[in-house]
Amino acid sequence: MTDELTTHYSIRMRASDGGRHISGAEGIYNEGLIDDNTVALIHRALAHPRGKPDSITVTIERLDGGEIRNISTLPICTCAITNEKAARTAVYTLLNHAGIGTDIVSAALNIIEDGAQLSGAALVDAVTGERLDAESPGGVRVSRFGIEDAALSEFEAEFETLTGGLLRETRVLEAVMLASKSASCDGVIAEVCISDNPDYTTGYVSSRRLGYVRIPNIKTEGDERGGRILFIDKGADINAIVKYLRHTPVMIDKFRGINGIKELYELTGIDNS
Ligand code: PML
Ligand code: MG
Repeated sequence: MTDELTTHYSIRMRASDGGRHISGAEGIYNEGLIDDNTVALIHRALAHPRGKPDSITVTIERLDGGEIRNISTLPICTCAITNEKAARTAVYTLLNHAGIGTDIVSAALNIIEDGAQLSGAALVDAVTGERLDAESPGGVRVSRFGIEDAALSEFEAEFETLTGGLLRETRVLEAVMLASKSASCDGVIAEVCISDNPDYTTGYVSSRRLGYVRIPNIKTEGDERGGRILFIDKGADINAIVKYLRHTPVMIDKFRGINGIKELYELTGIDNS
């Protein structure tokens, strides 16, 4: 017999309209929390600023406890940015600092800005700029992750103190969780994300060493283009990476804190790894 308190379920939602990606979200929960969280995900899909979905798929899957890997969040901070030009400079500087060349960063941003329909992350070779997930044009969905209650409470308390309730907590939390899972994958060097929500203009650059660096003004309000790029180490085992990102269940059991606003020059001196 399974125990309701210790059996975990992955709940995943994806919504689209005429094949166009609208929304995706997920978590890992105990059995007793399945109903509420499933309803919450459906409401989210129905109220999304990218439009009304004509299809919502919710998958609820029991996880084998033995296969769940525990990780920490990346430490979080916000880069001091006042306009789009400074945001661009920050993206290039931080990714250069993570070892990604300027041409490769440009190629990666072009994937997003050419309007690719990315419901998942595009995997890009960090040396050649080549797209490595050719078999999935919509990208690889980083999936099957959740957070333990204690780590969640710490995040919520710190987030509330720092933002005075001005930021939507769920969005940041989910992005941090996803970026923390990506960064925990062998062969993933760094990530850049621009939201595909037209009304949300903060993105991030993340890596084990930099942590999760929020970049305000990464795009113009009203722009629907967005997506995630993962930069992959040359010669890494791409099948193992895709398998880990998509299928290995990861539970966050430790919160590594929010470090407030940092100047770009301070961030390039940081090593969180
Ligand atoms: C998304 O829209 O889901 C991506 C949001 C990324 C940035 C979140 C933040 O830290 O503000
Ligand atoms: Mg979105």
